Amino acid sequence: MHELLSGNEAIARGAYEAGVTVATGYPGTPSTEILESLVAFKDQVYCEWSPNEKVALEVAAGACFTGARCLVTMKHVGLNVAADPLMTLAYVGAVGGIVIVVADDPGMHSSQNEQDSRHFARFAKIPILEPSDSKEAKEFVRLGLEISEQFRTPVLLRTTTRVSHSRGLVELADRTPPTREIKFEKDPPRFVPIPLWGRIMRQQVEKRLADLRAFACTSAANRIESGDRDLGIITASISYEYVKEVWPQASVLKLGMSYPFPDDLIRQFATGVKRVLVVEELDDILEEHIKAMGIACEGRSVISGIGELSPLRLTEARAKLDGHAAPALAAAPAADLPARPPVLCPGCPHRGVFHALAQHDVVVTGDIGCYSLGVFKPLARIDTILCMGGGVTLAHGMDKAGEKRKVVGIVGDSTFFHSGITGVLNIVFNRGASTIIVVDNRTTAMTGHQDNPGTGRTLMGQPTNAASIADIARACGVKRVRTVNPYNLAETKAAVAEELAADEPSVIVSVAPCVLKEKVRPGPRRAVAADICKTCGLCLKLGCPAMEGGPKGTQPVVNDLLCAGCGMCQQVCKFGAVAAVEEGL
Ligand SMILES: Cc1ncc(C[n+]2csc(CCOP(=O)(O)OP(=O)(O)O)c2C)c(N)n1
Repeated sequence: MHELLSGNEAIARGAYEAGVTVATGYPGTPSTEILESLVAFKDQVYCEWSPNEKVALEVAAGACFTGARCLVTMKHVGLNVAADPLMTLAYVGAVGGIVIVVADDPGMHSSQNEQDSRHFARFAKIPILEPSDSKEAKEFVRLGLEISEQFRTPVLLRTTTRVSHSRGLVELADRTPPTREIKFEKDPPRFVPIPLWGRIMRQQVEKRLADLRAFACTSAANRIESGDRDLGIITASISYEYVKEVWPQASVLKLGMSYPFPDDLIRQFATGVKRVLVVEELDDILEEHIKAMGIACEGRSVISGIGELSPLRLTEARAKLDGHAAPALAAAPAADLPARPPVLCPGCPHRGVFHALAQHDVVVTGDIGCYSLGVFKPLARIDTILCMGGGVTLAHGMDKAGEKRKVVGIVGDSTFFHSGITGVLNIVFNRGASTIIVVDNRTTAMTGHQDNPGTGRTLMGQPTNAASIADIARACGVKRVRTVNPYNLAETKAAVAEELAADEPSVIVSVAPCVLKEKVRPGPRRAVAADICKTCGLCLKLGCPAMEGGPKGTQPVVNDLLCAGCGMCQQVCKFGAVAAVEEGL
């Protein structure tokens, strides 16, 4: 049977079919749907959202040590968080197969940076598989698990946004049930990398790499597609699909297993063609290596490493390579199209916190989540973003450096559990005075409403303990901890003002569920009475997409279809011009 699956769904299917019994991860676009699809098989596959990627990888490592086949999922920046266990797991190695899916985001569709996870394969000295489509995405999970068990190594499976989110035909197969008995076999020299044994493991890693290099040269994942000998293209991942479209006649070396570099195969391919072109998205990892092998090739000279590749960009590269002027392929977008930056949804509870902060001259160190959108005008209350958890720690750093203004850190609930807690602990430990606001919308909203340790429900749908952010803050030693309802602007403003004035650390937990998750309006829709409105523009400063209006002096109007009924506009109006609309009218 065939099914049209996205790359992420295909990976989930591959894990199910290949007998994975433990799957862990932390959400992050474009990887999130893998576990969300795999959980459909929860009777056979244990699935969990872990609090962060490091935890996810360590949980899977423990499971794999007992002989279980495991899958771990994360986005590219998540692998930075999981890098510590990864580097040493590469020494200790696998028992049951372990495949770590890392989803890169060239073009930064929904990420704070554009990093190339292939470096991690080389860095950790472990193999990496790069599917080009959904069919391979499924097959490479099984292949990765087999390689993992045969060579006792963790295996990276790297997708990119296009591979993760494009759909393709995939042939389904039955599940191969796991055959290993689940039992941890005690063997300290095998599992304990103290220097004595770690040095031996270090030697084994090099031997394994040589064995894997030989395997990569013969694996069906790496293949030569013979064509015109004038041009030979070495490529991997989604770039392969673009290459087939733009250079249908060329000879191609397609690398499904791109590290360890299959040197002999590369040499064999290069000697059979007149000119070698390397087509790779982001960094010139293959090109550098091929050049270091003494093989002349082109790549970066005609294709920039910034942003996502596309058939269009490669058509331009082709013209450059052939010495022609680049064809005018894309019509330039109309210059007068209005910019449409993303905005907080109508009714988003985060808006109340930004409104309260707008009353103060403070520095706000933001974090990653829906509340990042508070950076845009008219809210404009986020001054920095670095990485998950950075909202808390940057605040403390500014404070300790002597920043004159009060520094406020903002994190979401999922981010607090991911990597905010240690930052709060640090503020107390090191006698800081920052105010941290946790905008707790009872979900991991930005990535699509995943559960987290505070929501009281697991990925598999079981009820569980809902961790209390306020209790954790108190346990970290914060004396000033309070909870506010962000829809109540007076309450929120008073709490923010009091905590900013305090000379000691404080945590404000702003609690109200995400309106898109609950699908319940917090209150009745609102309307502006034109005869009362003074067109002062205060309501527009909330930046609510449902409040439509031009510059100061023009009459604002509530868009009925968008209004979520949070009532903040009514609270900010000084003239009583905004009122609830009776339903049914
Ligand atoms: C290390 C890392 N892992 C995952 C992500 C993807 N990601 C972006 S925001 C976010 C969580 C947002 O949830 P929360 O903090 O609760 O804020 P909300 O979006 O609900 O306002 C995640 C997981 C990331 N950017 N960095």
